[in-house]
Order: sequence, then C-alpha cells, then structure tokens
Amino acid sequence: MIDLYTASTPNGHKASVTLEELELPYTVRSVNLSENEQKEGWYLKLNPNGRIPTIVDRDEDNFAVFESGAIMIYLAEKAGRLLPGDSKGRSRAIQWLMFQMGGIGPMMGQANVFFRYFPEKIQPAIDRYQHECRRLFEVLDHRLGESEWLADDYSIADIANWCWVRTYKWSGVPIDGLKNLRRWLDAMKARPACQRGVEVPLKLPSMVKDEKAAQEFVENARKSLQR
Ligand SMILES: N[C@@H](CCC(=O)N[C@@H](CS)C(=O)NCC(=O)O)C(=O)O
Repeated sequence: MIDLYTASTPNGHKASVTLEELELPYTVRSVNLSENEQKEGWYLKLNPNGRIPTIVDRDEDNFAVFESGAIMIYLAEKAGRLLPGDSKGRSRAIQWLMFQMGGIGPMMGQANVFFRYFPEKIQPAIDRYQHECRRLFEVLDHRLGESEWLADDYSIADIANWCWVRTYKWSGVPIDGLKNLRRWLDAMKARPACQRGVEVPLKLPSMVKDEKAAQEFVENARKSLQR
C-alpha cells in the first residue's frame, strides 16, 4: 500500500495519475498548501524540500520518496509498467520525463507566477516565460508529429508532461497550430486513469471558466509567495 501526500496541482497529479494507471492501491493524504502544512516538521521528515507530492511505501519499511519525477520512476519500477526495461527505451522515456521536470514544469510555474499571481504586471517577465513555454510546446508538437507518444510507447513521460500542458490556458500560453500536441492532449484526456488522477485529492472547478474559484486560487498563491 502506498500513502500519497498531495494537493490538487500538476505536480500532485503526476503522482495520482501514475498510481491510477498502474492500478496500485493507495491512500490519499491531502496537504493544505494554503495553511503551509507542507513546511511542518512532520512533513519535512518525509520531504526535505517541503513541497508536494510525496509517497510512502508501507510495503517497503515506510520508504519515503519525494520529487514527482523520482516518484513516477519508483512506482513504474515497482509495478513493472510505463517505463521500458531495455536501456535505450528506458533512456528515451526518462529524457522526456526530464524535459518536463527541467523545462515544462518550471517554465509554466514561472509563467503562472508572473501572469497570474504577482501583484505587479512585469510584462517582460510574463513574455519571457510564456514565450519559453510556447517554444517547449513546439518541441513536444514536433516529437508528437513523429511518434504517437513521447517515448516509444505510452509511459510516465506522457503523464508528466500532460499533467502540466493540460493547464496551458491558465498559464496564458496558446497552443494554436500545434495539431500533434492537440491530438495527444485529447488522447490523454480520454484515458479513464488520467481522468480519475486529476480529481485527486479533489476535483477543482475549471479555473479559466470559474472566476470566483480562480480569484480564491490566486489569493492563496499570493499568500504563499509572500512567505
Ligand atoms: N520539483 C518538485 C516540485 C514540487 C512543487 O513545486 N510542488 C508545489 C505544488 S505544484 C508545492 O508543493 N508548492 C508549495 C510550496 O512551494 O511551498 C517536484 O516535482 O516534486
């Protein structure tokens, strides 16, 4: 049994979608980011970085894993699925996973900070991160023009990138003209495990449609930025 410590964010969803796809039994412990619970001493013992997600594998002497990419690799290896066994196939999947960890995630995160959360509008910073996200989306689109999935078969690399890219409207980054990316986004969204995973720990209203929910989300994010 896996214990998942998480919140409704793209990095949290990477862990819950992976658990859903692998059909591994897990419990969910919701971490209250607006109350800064992720920086409490008990949680820092599991995740020294004080961020979500974290898993604890109760079957392996309560082994704790932090960093969403490391969690995905750990779970895929535990279940023996979603990460190829041969060294080149495994490397290809890890390359696209790291592309998300070092590119898509941090850049979309910063686009959100400057486009949505920062009280001052610093246009050059907004442009910088949104343009870089668009460039990264074009890299994905090119890859998806030559392959159905990012690596050889459906893998944790698709899950990691999708959990972020699906929120492109919130980051204010257009996907116009990226037809391969659009095809892949639709294919991912149609997977029942993906649908279930993004409702963990709870189903959020669409931030781009629900103004009140968006405002509340922005206020909480602003509080976190001030800490
Ligand atoms: N590199 C980390 C990033 C995790 C991360 O940034 N989590 C955010 C939510 S998406 C968080 O916990 N934010 C709260 C905070 O920064 O205190 C990972 O991939 O696990």
